[in-house]
Amino acid sequence: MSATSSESFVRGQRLMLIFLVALCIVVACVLSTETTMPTQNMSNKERAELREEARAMFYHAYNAYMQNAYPADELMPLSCKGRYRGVTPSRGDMDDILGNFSMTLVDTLDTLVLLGDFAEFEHAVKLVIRDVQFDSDIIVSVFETNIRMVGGLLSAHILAEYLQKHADTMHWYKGELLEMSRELGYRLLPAFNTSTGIPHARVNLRLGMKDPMLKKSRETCTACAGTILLEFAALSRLTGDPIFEVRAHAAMDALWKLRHRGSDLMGTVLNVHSGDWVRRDSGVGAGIDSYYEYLFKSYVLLGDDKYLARFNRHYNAVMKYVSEGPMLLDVLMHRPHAKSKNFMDSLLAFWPGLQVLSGDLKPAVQTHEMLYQVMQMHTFIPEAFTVDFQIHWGQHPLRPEFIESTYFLYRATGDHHYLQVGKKALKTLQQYAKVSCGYAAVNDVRTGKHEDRMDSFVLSETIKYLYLLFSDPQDLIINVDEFVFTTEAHLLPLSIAQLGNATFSFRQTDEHNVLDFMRTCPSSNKLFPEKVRKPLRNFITGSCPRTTAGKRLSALDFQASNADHLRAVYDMGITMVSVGDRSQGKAKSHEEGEMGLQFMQEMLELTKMQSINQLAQLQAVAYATDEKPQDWIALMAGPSHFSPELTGDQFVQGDLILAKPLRACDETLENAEEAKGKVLVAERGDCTFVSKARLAQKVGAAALIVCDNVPGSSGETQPMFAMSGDGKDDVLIPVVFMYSMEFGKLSAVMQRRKQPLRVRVMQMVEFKRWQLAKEQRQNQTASVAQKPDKEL
Ligand code: DMJ
Repeated sequence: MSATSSESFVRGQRLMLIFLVALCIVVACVLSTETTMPTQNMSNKERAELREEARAMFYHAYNAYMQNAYPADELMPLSCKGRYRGVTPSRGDMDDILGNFSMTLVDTLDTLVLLGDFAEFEHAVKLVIRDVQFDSDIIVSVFETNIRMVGGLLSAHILAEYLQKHADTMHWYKGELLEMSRELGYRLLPAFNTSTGIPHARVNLRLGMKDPMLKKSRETCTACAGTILLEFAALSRLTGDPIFEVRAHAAMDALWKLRHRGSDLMGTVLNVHSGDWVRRDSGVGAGIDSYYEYLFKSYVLLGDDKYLARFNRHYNAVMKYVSEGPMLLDVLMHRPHAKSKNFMDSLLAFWPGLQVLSGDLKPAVQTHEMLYQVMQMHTFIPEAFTVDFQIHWGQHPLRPEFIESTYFLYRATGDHHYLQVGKKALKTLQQYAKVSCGYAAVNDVRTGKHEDRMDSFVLSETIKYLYLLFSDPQDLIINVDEFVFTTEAHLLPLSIAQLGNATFSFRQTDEHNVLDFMRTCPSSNKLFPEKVRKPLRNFITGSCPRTTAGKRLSALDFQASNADHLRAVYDMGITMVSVGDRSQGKAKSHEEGEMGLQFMQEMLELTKMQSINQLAQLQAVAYATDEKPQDWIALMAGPSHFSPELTGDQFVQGDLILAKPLRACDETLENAEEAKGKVLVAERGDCTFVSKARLAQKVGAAALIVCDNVPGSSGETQPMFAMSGDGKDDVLIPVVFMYSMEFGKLSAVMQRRKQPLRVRVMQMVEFKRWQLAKEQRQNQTASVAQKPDKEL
């Protein structure tokens, strides 16, 4: 066995091993514990029937497309005709998916092989070779064109050659699909000519980046730039032209450098030229999802350890900051303890599937269970849902992610629960999405109203994963364990790594912190899914109605002024004691009593956490007086949610200047020129904190202090808070808040002086540390000075 083939063999084994280990562990757990199995087992007969139903679903959609839409990119299932770019009324940016290149057919080719329909596959390949061309003056999304078109052509090419070898068919095929994918790859390459190497989001298929419409192109999403490598590496390995793989590696390297060095998290939108983050929200769903997926799968496909190390670093960060029980909530990459959204999006449903592949089963089971409850609550998983599982955005375009995760969980655990979940998903599609001409997206899950849209991923992913879920390995023509599924569920064989162009492996030691999360003891792998799911069974409001008719009130949400909250707290057995009322709280029921205890515990935890967090976040405005220029004094200040936080030894220094007018709510300041480079002071009131900050930034101030407008207020007597913004991240100067008493001291010193007062804005903890070190130094000098000469 050659070095490369043995490497690939090892990787193939590695992937299979993940499944086998998971399966063995599950079997061991079943044998060693007395777990009850509430899930009804599915008979082989029923499973086979569901597999055939999935097949019928495929043909219902495929035939509707072929007969009414082909060669269009997509089927419009309500009008029963094709959607053509530039002909069908535009849907704006969404149409960047379409390139008038028969996308649905290309995206669907490999599913035909999985279904064993070689005749239709051969026919479809001939159509693609005959009809599809790319020389169009059309701007397309680089990401979508890569995952759907390049990926679709490549996997179809690989399977065509596979059938030639193993099914003695398609002998006329001479690699035409590979040539097409190479041509398309070249047409995408101009997008990679950026100073960072991170590709532009869009490119003109004919004109490259020379299209005047692309002149201002700057922003792209992390997933858009980070979901290229699998297809481009395959393209290079198969054609022998290294350019694609080189460009894709460079983009991945550039992205990696942009991670936040403190949190190891990534944002979702960035500038391809400067590498600056435009949106610093960090989660695992929209805008970032498949970047994480491609880090892990690049390791599996190409065997380059650096991708596993990078994945692990991000994974640990996600599990530390984003994951909250079964939920995954966006935080700010630079301030990871701050949640940035109060909703989750449906794209994150792929995450449990990725967790299964990486071997972290327990959280995968938990998140999947939460999503299943969301699905049962709203029929489909809505595009976005709030943290209390209400609908934030009710659309559902028949996405595959949840079914994809269901499939991987079933493969890893063999638990029939996942077959039942898949059955439910399948029947729901049949009941609520099937129309006479294919399957229609749901415009709003509350009304069930349809939309004239059937995305290509319905055939290439949603139905494919359903079919796979209900198939046994022996039902399939290929051994799927020898393939990696791309993010669009296209199949790339692990053997691809044998084909030259070995990846460039420049190891960075800091990337090699290995599978920490897999080493936890007891290993999270050793948990039978039902045990993990059980405590979550009533996780979501309404799935199991309670007397309190809702989710337990958490200490974090509690407001003493809210009558409903007070009632809920009373029902839990907690009495809010006021003078003259000493009656003891008694829980309504045992269950609510337990909830009460939990609530109180959370309150305690919260108080603890708040003091730790507050101390770390507390900012300081430091200054020295004329009388004692060496003795710096620090006054406490609060941070903001919308400006960079000063941590460690970071500080901003400048002369203090009062804004004119003091409220700083106008278009500009009367003393704008003077304020440049200074630490500006503006008074609270009349407009938002963030608009004052934007004005300060506009006039070139180095930092902004917002002083309170309530006389007598002080950080000594009331809790410090962080000023909130409007969700945008455009304020780049530090902004802090000072209560009136603290600011009064500063203002008094300022007025006493003839010269401007120089202040330093910094982290309070750092100021204290600096002060302590200074004192220690002084003490040391003093004790050295006192020592007798002979001891020196
Ligand atoms: C697919 O095109 C791919 O799975 C992509 O990575 C994200 N979303 C869609 C389906 O939802």
